[in-house]
Amino acid sequence: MKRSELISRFLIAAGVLLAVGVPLFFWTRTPLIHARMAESGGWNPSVIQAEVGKPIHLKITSDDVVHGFAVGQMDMQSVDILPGKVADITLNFDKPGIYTFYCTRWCGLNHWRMRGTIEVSGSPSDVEPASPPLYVSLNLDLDAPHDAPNIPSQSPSAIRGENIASQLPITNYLSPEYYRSHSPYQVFTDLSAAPLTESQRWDAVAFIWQTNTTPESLASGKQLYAQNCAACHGENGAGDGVFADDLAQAGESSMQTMEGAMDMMMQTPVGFTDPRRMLGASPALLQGKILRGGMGTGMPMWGSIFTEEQIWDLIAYIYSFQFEYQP
Ligand code: HEC
Ligand SMILES: [Cu+2]
Repeated sequence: MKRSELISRFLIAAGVLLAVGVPLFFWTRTPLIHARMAESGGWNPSVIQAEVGKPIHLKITSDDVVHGFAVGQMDMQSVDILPGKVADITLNFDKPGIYTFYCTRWCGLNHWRMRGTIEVSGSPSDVEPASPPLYVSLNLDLDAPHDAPNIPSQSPSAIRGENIASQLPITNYLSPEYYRSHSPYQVFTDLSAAPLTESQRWDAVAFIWQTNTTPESLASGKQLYAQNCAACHGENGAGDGVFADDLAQAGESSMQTMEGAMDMMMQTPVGFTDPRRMLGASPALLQGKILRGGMGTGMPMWGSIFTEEQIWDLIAYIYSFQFEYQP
């Protein structure tokens, strides 16, 4: 072999080493993030630093079962984190702030506690402060009982309600501001001046609720509900048939924890199908409960996970357990 050929081979080899080695070097400098069920410590590390405009590369692995990774209030697909595998995720932030990342797989009883934060620094640091949520400006007490004293004898129907509404000066009632700040029961009471039977009034309420949502919003709410709420509140809002899909996904290993979760839910029945409870709650009240969570129960807080729009979608969907929107 000629000397020049040797040199060129050497140069090629060095080039390959540089091309592979340099990124590898930088790549491995981001610490590997470990995911474990909340009981065993959750995310580690659970606080990550990032800067506006600088893509951050995360490598994440699971030490136990299948988890998922997503960042709240960000338009991203959740990424599965498999035991013994390393997932590569690149994130880019255009606004500073504290973001919440969370597990998206039903990995166990405390799945929703698997959360961490990404602290993103940089300009613009003067991001306009978010206006307070509606329940704050309306001064609502989230923990006060809110049962409706009167409930309809059959499911209120928006189809019937539309005919009724067309004969009424109902436009005042159709604005989003009115809808968000009133419970269905309050609207039912407000309509008592109209020459209508009680069930006609409830139908008009269903129509008012329907005009404040769209098929897209309901579809988005339905999807978010299935992923995040159904395991506790039940696929149909009543607590029945929960966990079935998640069990299949989560696999044998977490079966036991899932059954534990089931018991817990039996002790704290949560029914969106209960008309007393739901017809007595305004969208603003439900928004407050969803944002804040807690209530001394297992209800997680969702404020840092969903966008405001997603929360309104969820609320619109939750009411659909009360109203008939389709023939
Ligand atoms: C870990 C189980 C769990 C999950 C997951 C969960 N919730 Fe809850 N939720 C509860 C419990 C428990 C309550 C309290 C029920 C009660 O007060 O009887 C509750 C209460 C609520 C209430 C208040 C109802 C009322 O009239 O007072 C709303 C609204 C609600 N949840 C919405 C949601 C939404 C939306 C999601 C999904 C994004 C969700 N929840 C996920 C357990 C859960
Ligand atoms: Cu998990």
